[in-house]
Amino acid sequence: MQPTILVTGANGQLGSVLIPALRGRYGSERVIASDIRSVPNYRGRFELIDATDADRLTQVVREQNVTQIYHLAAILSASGEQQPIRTWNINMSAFLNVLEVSRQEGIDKVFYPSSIAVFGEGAELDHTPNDSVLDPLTSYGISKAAGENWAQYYFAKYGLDVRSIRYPGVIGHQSDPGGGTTDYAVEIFHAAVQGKPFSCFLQADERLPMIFMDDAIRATLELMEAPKENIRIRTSYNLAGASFSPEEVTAAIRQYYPDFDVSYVPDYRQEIAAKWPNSIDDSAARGDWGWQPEYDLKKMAKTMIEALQKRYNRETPLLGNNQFAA
Ligand code: AKB
Repeated sequence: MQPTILVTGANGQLGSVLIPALRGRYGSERVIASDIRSVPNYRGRFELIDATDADRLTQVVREQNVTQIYHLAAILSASGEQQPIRTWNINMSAFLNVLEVSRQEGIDKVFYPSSIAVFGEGAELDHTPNDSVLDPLTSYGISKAAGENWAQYYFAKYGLDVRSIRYPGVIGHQSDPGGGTTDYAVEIFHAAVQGKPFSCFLQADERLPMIFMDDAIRATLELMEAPKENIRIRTSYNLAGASFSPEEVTAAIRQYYPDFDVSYVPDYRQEIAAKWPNSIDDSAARGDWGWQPEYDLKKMAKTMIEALQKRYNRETPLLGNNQFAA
């Protein structure tokens, strides 16, 4: 039987692209987008939901006969540091509501996006293993690490089929990121294609794990469709695409725009990035559910630039503008 899917935080960077992918796969009528803010003239099923409101969540799950929840709503790393306690409260209460409503209402599967932000100073910086120590130093990272443990708890205690990926920075042309430490890696492409200089808020050599949007979406669908017995990790899976630094992505962009002007003015986000891995070991995801990335930096840069060239020429509006969702 086809699932009926509810996506929270649907207007965010990932949700804006995941929703059409889910609709393409399962049928438009089976996928309900939800967000804390409505979108004028939204095409498709949409419900206004603040995921910190358990009663509203329960109401929609019951009324719409929801069978799966993708819970994308969260405050990200950089925004989160402006209001750390609020970030913890919102991120945790929303996810605990999703878990508890899912348990009570008999939801079949839950998707929970975690992040490389769960790692801190104690983890290996290169090829960080899946089972590294988690000692995050942002409110967002602390909430994601706690959420991973709650995911495992609900699986172990109640058999709730919660599945999770630790996303690296997601690079896409379809939607805007908002509030993340890895956002520079999308913004830099927009600047290059518009012929503008770019001021980078990270150091030139600050290498971070990244993934192209198409790979991130495919990974999400593959994880959610994998046989249950293959999902051996019930906290969260490391996921790797291509790791690069600002100077490396600049060099890739200068293959197309040799005069692209980039300067470096590191701010508080540099301190966040410095504690995160340079690269990620995703062998568990590869072994358990067959994960294989398709985009390296070169292919990512080519695809981004070609898509943004079309976008700016045609003035196609960007999808999504929600700072409070993955
Ligand atoms: C962020 O930078 O906060 C996010 C993430 C890596 O989770 N993109």
